[in-house]
Amino acid sequence: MFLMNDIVRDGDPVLRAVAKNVEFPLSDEDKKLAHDMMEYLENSQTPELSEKYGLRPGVGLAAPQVGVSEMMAAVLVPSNDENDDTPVFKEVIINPVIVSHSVQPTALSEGEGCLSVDKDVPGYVVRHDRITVRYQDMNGEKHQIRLRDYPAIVCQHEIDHLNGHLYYDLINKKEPFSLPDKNTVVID
Ligand code: SB7
Ligand code: NI
Repeated sequence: MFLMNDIVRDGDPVLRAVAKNVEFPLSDEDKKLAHDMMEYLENSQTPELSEKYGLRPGVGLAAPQVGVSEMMAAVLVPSNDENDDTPVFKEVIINPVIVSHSVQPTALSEGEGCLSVDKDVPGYVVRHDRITVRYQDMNGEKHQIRLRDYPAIVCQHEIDHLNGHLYYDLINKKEPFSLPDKNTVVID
């Protein structure tokens, strides 16, 4: 089980490296990694467990954040429907690539945070509003899916980790809350 102590913090070069492609079939180590990353997200989103273990809640976790420079990330976007707790998106994405994206930009009104960044860096993180992602699941099956809005933002944050990027790289240093494109969708 991963705890906050296992999360690599900003300054560690593994967060700035381009991760290695994952080969199939997955090794037992890679299977455990995938399982443990998703388990972290589940535990972190369960109030009793996040409190018990001192976990910062997260909707995504990329392998470099636990010190493994491989193209693998867990994503768990919880349901926003109180009558149905099926997650909006739950998947371990392996070797993900954004194959196309909208011109339309988006940003979260509250900005973003990161389990690997202890300081709070305010500002809009401008991303693509819609993306098409190609990835493999834990069985090596290939998928191509379209995501929009919040799930698309989370996947871009995770795929950025795999390529050595952190969310604050995308914040305008001089004017953190400026939106150069007036068509940007700002999500609450
Ligand atoms: C806000 C938070 C996240 C993604 C997009 C917007 C995930 C935060 C947790 N992580 O650090 C995952 O890399
Ligand atoms: Ni992050």
